[in-house]
Amino acid sequence: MSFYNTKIDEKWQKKWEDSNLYKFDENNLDNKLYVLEMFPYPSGSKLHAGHWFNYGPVDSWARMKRMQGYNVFQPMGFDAFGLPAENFAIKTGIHPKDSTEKNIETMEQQLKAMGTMFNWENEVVTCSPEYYKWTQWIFVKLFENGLAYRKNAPVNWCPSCNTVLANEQVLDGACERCSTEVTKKDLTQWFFKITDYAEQLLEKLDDLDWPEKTKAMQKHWIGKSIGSEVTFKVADSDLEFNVFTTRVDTLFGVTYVVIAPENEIVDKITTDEFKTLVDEYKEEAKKQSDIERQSITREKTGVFTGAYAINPINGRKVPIWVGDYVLNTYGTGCVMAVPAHDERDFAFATKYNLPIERVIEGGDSLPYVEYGKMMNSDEFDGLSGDEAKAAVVKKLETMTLGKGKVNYRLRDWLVSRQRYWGAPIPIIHCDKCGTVPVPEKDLPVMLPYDVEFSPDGKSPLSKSEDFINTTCPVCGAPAKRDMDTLDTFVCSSWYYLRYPDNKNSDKAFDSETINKMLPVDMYVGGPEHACMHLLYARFFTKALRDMGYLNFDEPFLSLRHQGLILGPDGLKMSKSKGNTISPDDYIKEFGSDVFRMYLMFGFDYTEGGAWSDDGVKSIGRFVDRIERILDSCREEINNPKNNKATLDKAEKELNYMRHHAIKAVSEDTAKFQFNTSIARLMEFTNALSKYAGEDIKNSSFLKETILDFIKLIAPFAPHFAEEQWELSGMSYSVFNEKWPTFDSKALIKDEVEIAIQVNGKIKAKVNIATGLTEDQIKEAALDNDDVKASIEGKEVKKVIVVKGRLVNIVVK
Ligand code: ANZ
Ligand code: ZN
Repeated sequence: MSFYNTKIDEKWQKKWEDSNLYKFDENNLDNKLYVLEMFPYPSGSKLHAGHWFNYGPVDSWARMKRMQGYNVFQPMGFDAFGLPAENFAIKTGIHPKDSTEKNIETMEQQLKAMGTMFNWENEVVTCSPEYYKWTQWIFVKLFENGLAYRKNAPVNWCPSCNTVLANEQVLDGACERCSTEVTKKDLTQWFFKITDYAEQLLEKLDDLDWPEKTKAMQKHWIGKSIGSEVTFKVADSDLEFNVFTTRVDTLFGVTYVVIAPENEIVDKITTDEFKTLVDEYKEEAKKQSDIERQSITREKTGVFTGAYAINPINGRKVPIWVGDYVLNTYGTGCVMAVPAHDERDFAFATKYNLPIERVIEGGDSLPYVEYGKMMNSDEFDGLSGDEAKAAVVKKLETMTLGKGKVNYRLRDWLVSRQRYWGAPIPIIHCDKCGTVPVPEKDLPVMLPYDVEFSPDGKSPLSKSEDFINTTCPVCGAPAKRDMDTLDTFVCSSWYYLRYPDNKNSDKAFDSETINKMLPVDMYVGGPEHACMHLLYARFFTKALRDMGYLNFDEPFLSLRHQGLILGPDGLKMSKSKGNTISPDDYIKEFGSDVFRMYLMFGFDYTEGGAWSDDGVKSIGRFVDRIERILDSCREEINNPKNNKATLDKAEKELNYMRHHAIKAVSEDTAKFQFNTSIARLMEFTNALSKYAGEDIKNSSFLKETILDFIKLIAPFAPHFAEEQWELSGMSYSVFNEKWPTFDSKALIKDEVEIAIQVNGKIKAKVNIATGLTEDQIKEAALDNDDVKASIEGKEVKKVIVVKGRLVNIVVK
């Protein structure tokens, strides 16, 4: 008898590696299946249960696909630049390069111990010069195509991480990594013009097989808003400004306008009398975050500028205020206020005693924010909704004082970081030639090793004279390199394009190869990347497509998110709470297949849940039980003695369970419903156990059934299944076998069990033939001895038959 343990894991991992079993067949792309899992940060805390939950079940899914005939490509690598590695280095005092390399080595070992099909020859490590050379090359291409630019802007600054953050890295006003409150700083930074793709990023979302919630989050983040831009002239001046409004049908109801305090027109229009007040207000506003300013519950504040604007539709003069509920980064930074029909404007007008004038019919009280017929609006009275808006815009267009306008909430992506551990920005600043990209032949711009990297707010690379000083590639004069590094999200925006062609030293990738290998067929990772990585990667794909390097629109056709594995206490695992689960200890004790199957059986894949040691143990017992059953049949399997052509009753039952399992496991696993798949395998095991306990009359049937069982469990317990396959005298490897298909005839039962109730209480359970008519079923039910006893002397009022399930006899 063999006992499943880590020795078996090692034995098969070695064999798989030696025989190169999972090698991807590059010459057979018709049935390729590109399975991608989000690659880990080598952060020093090693592989945790969350990694396992991402990679283990997906590998099982891919294994089934392989057995179903797909040529599976499942690469793995490391997202090795960035703050996690750098912060780890700062904490330990070990150089990020050294610690990262060491962590990668450890994690590779751990990943291998999972027994996955990863194509290690395609590994990608983003901090290696062979990789970041091409990250830099993509930067240069974006720059050459006007999609990378530099500008001075108020940016998010994390005082604790000492770096700027992208909008996507600010959560509720705090740094996504360390939760410190984010402040604003005016800095010259590099941006990628993702906003050029706002419409396309939105458009194609609907076609993707992604979780609806993720699509909705991206949609919201992109935030398309269809409205109009209207020009207001400043009274007694030749200045003018535009407002963005989604309710141009309320234009006659404008009683004042509000401008964001940091808008550049504010200083130009403010009259001397109000200058001090406005300046004070501007100072105050600087201290507020955008989140606070947008809060609906916060009291609206503002000050009058002393200036007036002219409403283009009716020539009315209205006061101009500044107020911080208007954001300078959205629309035009100026708002036409319609207090009768907008909540915020209503609150503001009430507070400052500004006029409130109704121009839309409907409702009994103000503000009335719905659509309705226009009123008090001259020739437009009676129009409503889209028709009303179109009419007003048409009139404004004839005066060239307004037009239709679409706005997006999406902002350009800020990619420069004042940190050390990242790809240097491949740009040279020359006094004469300006901003010059590093020519391709000079790439990569190597990240120097000897640099003081502890963060003090200044770019660490600026302190390295050797690095910073260079010559201009255009004019040869002394020049300086850009001193910032790229956000890690830049590295991870294209790694899936590198995997299939990871050794290419002439190009980032060969377009012909990549166009055949992509899009990725199945992408799996955490839902927290909805508005960052998943959006950035889509942008990169579209930009590279437009430059002619790719011929597809979307990188990831199907996407799934795994849930979160919580500590045994139901809380998020964290070292400080002492509730973390270390996979390595469990693997040592139970073997990796038990660990993997526990994760797949114990949780709904997309939900996750709390860890349970009892759950692991029960999967351990399940595996033991399978072994005992298969061992008890070993003789019969290897030297079949009894054979006959037909199946008797017990065999038919077992055969039913076998085909039922084949059908259910195939369907459920395809849908990432791993827990129910394993539940079906448990039922199949019960049926096997029952049968193996009886006199075996049909050895060849038993053998076939057991081989199907091993194939079915192979994706979930790959090492264990290989071992059992070998013990069954079969040739290597079970993963070269065809996935079993079910026989629908075996799923038609000759008999079904039905419950017989009397007045709703179950009195008996009987097996009846499946083909019976309703009358025959009634007859059989009334003929049952237990039923007879309980209805004796009573009058049968009604017999209700629910076919295949129950009969209810109503008596009085
Ligand atoms: C007048 C108006 C009347 C508005 C009305 C609404 C209702 P979304 O849908 O988010 O695009 N707005 C425009 N720019 C703004 C800014 N920079 N900061 C704060 N608010 C701004 O919202 C567009 C609406 O938000 C615009 O339509 C404008 O108010 C306001 F009965 O214009 B509305
Ligand atoms: Zn120059």
